[in-house]
Amino acid sequence: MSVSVESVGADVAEASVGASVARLGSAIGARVDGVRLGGDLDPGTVATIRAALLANKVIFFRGQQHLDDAGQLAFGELLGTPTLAHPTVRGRDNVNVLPIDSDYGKANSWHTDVTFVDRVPAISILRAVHLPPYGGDTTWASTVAAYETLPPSLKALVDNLWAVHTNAYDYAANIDELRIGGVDVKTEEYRKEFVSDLYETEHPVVRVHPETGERALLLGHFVKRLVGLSSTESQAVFQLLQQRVTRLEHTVRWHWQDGDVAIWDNRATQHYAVADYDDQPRRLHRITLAGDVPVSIDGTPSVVRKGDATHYSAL
Ligand SMILES: O=C(O)CCC(=O)C(=O)O
Ligand SMILES: [Fe+2]
Repeated sequence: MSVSVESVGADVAEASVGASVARLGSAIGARVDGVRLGGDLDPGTVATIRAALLANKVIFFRGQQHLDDAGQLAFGELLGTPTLAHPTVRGRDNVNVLPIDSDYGKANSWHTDVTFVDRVPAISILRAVHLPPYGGDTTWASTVAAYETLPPSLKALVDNLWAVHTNAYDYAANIDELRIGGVDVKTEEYRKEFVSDLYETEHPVVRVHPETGERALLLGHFVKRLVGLSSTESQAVFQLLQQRVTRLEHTVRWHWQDGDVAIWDNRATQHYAVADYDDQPRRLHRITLAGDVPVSIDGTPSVVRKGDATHYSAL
């Protein structure tokens, strides 16, 4: 498909009827105003939203209190094909909607969603349901900016590098989900469910975005090791590249308000949920839209090593 990314390049671009796109930074982030999200949006507005997403990697909408799960899903269907809630974690209320609930753990670790399968989701749509009175922001980083700002020597290093991603990654080392006094029972049950089926996929560290053609680093906390490197070397190179992803200039941080919706391009970003709200409840509902199998610069697709995710997401 071809969508003009340049058309939303201005600081504030008037788009189709009523919609306006205000950039929040040079690398990533924009707020879209004047849109009431739902399954009844006109094609022009949907095209504006898609172009704003591709150009800015994550976009935010305020004032969407009218949305419920059904409306969020109906809107999502205008942008793509919803996946199941998760490959292993069963949807609790609805098969397509994943509750992101602080009771079950906190995603305070940099990641791209569901990279342990071959068909990495293209887009995630997250809606605030219940917010704590303070804290609980989410931060996104552009993995395109990360690649683009690498010096030529490091581009040469990553252009042919591959990584093994798995859902059985080292939780304790990655996520600060321990409750005071030990692991919360619900969190532990959720973790067991998360790894109930084992997935492992080899992805190129540099993937070519199927819609924009941009090159992006594909890493995050599901990475187990880099192919052909020892675990010590894998750690060192992984840290070096993750630091480039999470440079503050490559990020945008969103302070949630009731009625907010965030949509991110999961092929061009990582994200991190800041766990600074103590034991207060926090809940958001997520829908993900099906994505392609990533391809490397030379066109080689990702390879499944373990697990079969065909039930989770259409191709
Ligand atoms: O809690 C958040 O803000 C984001 C959680 C997360 O990683 C996700 O929704 O994919
Ligand atoms: Fe996530």
